[in-house]
Amino acid sequence: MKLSTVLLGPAFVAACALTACSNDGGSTVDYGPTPAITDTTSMPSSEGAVAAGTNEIVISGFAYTVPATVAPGTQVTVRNNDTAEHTVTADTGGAFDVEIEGGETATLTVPSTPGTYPFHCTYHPNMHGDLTVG
Ligand SMILES: [Cu+2]
Repeated sequence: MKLSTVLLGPAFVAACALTACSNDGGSTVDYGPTPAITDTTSMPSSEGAVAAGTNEIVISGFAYTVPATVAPGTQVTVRNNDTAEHTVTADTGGAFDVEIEGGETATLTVPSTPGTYPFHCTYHPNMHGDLTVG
């Protein structure tokens, strides 16, 4: 009994000291941001998903996310996360021209000749991307 009293004594004093430091009574508020750390942890994993994503072009927010390179002659999935309809249209040569409804996916056949193929959206000329085949 004496031992437990000795152990509890300093701990209680320490807790009071900490509470007294933030004497606004706002010590409970300090615990608020703690769950936000979980959100921060999830951010790198979403980046990893994009990097690890196989052959997939993603359209989101009127912008293209394109794999670093795609293999010649393969098929690439084009995922349109917008509600608006978009296309992936080669700027020149008609190498590819795929139309993707909002929220849908389509398949693009990669040209068999290695190179960098600039493309755009026919509906939104300000949307541009580069497909690197190699
Ligand atoms: Cu578009």
